[in-house]
This record gives sequence, structure tokens and C-alpha cells, in this order.
Amino acid sequence: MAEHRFTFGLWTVGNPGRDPFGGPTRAEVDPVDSVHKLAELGAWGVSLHDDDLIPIGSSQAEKDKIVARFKDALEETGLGVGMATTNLFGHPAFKDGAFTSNDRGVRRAAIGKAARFIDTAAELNAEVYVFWGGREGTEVGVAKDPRDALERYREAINVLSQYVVDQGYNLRFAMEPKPNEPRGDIFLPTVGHALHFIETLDRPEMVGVNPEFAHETMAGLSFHHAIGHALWADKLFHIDLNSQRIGRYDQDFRFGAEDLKESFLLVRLLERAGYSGPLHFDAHSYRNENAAGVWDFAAGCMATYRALAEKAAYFDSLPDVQEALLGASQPELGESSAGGDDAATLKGEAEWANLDQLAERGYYNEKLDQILVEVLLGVR
Ligand code: 3MF
Ligand code: MG
Ligand code: MG
Ligand code: MG
Repeated sequence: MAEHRFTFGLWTVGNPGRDPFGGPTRAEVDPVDSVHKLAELGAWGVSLHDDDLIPIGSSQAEKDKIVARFKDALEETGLGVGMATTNLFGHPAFKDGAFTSNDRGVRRAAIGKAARFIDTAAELNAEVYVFWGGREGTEVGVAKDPRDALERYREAINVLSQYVVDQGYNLRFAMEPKPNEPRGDIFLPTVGHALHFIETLDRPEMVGVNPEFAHETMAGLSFHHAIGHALWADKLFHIDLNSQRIGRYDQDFRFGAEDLKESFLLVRLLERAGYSGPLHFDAHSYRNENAAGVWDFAAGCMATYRALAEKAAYFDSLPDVQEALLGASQPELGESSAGGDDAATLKGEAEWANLDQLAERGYYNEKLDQILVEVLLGVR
């Protein structure tokens, strides 16, 4: 089971079913109980926000006690910490933003909150530290110049990456894009925006992305294309797996619950690319589930990933698929388009003379997609 490094956020299995229209439908879960239960189900590890473990306002002595008890649970179960992150969205002080609040005091408090939990992340041997800027955005665009906001965002990440280097911590950062919710519009709305932002940082090599299935889907984009772009840029440091329908509120459903085909394409890509970071589920059980249903949800996320990995390998092993991929000239896309340095070759004169013939060919897409559907349906 350990061949896949499955992790769950404490806030995911701990989600009590609250939504904007109603309170909790389930009891809060003790993080130590989550660690034990996830170990039993075959997960590799957990991830957490500072406030998931240490209630905001705890004294140093209380914090030390909580962290020690959590570390004991990790040691007992052998679970690791894949990722840690800061809750910069819950406290009302962050209502106008954290790193990008118009108020300098809020921005300094936000940087301080992140730096303090980076210390704990290092103590817990987390690999990645994530930044999701849920409150970094606007409803009223006239109140905030996006250029200034991005400059402050960059400054915060620069200061914190310098802090990690100064402390000698072995931590990498990952930016998590999202188009909206809770803000009307959030800065760094897509993987593409985040990849560009990273290139402007003082230490771009330390910072990658943490794309989330639901977030790119909310923007109407293909998640496996976003992952392809992140892999191509060598920036896929972490991933948030769940599912989502286009055009809806932020749903965070069980992995594979919606759009099995996109989930298949994603898993096939991750497996082919040899992605070795945590496979992190940032999702939660339906609100009408009770405590037992939460563990059905967690087991389901992992089972579906494993099943899709098997289906992907099976799909690629089929002679029909290999034949259709050749028919589609799929391997040819791996060959360079350039070639020859004389002007006639550069201008593609031979190909231009042949354009009508090039227009006649097919690309086997119907065949390939039908086989994929039949593999997913289990009739092949
Ligand atoms: C919100 C999210 C966040 C981030 C988390 C980790 C609460 O839509 O996806 O989950 O993933 O803050 O950075
Ligand atoms: Mg999310
Ligand atoms: Mg997320
Ligand atoms: Mg969410």
C-alpha cells in the first residue's frame, strides 16, 4: 500500500460539515485520532495548518504540549508530514488580505504567523510548506492596486524563503492558486499565474506550485493540462486531489466523485511522469455523512487513485491503444519540428506543397477515446 504516498489534511477528515448556510453536522475530530485512523487505512501521512493543531492564542507551554503529543502519534504510527501551511484566512484580521492587506500591521502579523509555523513544520520534518492566499484578493477592485498587492505578495514570500535559508531548514515552498472563494477574485488565480510569479522571486528554485483539482476546474480549465505545465516547468512540488464540477461553488468532493475521465488523465500523467511527492487529498466528506462516513470517504479517495493507476497501466498495455497512438502520430509530437537551415526548409516549402494531403489524414481520436471509455466502464 505504501507505494503511493497518500496524505490527508487534518482539516479534511476533520471537516465537521459546516457550510455558509448551516453549522456543523459532525463532531470535531482530535488530530491524534485522525493520525491513528489514517494509518489504519493505509495512508502515508498527514498535512496541516497551524490552527488545525494548535488553537490560535495558545501559550508557548500549551503549544509545546500539543506538538509533543502529535509527534508521539506520528512516531507510534510511522506516519509522516507531507506538507504544512498557515491559516491566513480564518481570523477576522485577515478579512482584507494577509500578505496583501492594505494594512501594513496585518501584513506583518501574517508574515510572523507563517514564520512561527515554519519553525514547527521543520520540527515535524515537513517536506513542503504551502501558501494558499484565500483572502488575498478583492470584491471592490478600486480599493486595491493589483500591482502593489503582487509586490507585497512577492515581498512576503522572499522574506520567508530567506528565513528558511537562514534557519538552515530543509523546506520547499509551494504556491496554491485559486480563482475565487472566499474572495470575489483571488490573486494568483491559476497555475499559470503562479508559475510566472515564482520566476520573479529572489529564490525561484525554492518555490513550486500546489495545484488543486477543484481550483483549476472552478476556472473551467483542464486540471491535467495544469499539471502538465507544472511538470514541464519542474515545479510540481505538491498536489491537492479532490473533485469538482465546473461552474459550481468550491465543492472539494472525494477524489474521482466527478469527472472520472479527467481524473484518469491526471493519474496517468502523474504515474508516467514518476511524480514522487505526496498525493494529497484536500477534500471532505459530504455534509450528510456522519463520523463513520468520513472514513468511507478517506478510503474511497485512495481506492479510486489506485484503481485509476491500474486502469492507466492497463490502457497503455493494450495493443489496440498502441496501434491507435501510432495512427494518431502521438510519438511524433516528441520529435523536433525544426530541421535544416536553408530558407526553403525553414519555410516548409515541401510541406506547403503537400498541404491538401496533410488535411486529409485522421488522428484516431475517436478510436482512442472510445477505448478509454470502455476501459473506464470495465467492458474492455
Ligand atoms: C481552499 C484550499 C485550502 C488549501 C490549504 C492548504 C483549506 O480551497 O484548498 O484548504 O489547500 O490552505 O494550503
Ligand atoms: Mg481548495
Ligand atoms: Mg487546497
Ligand atoms: Mg476548499
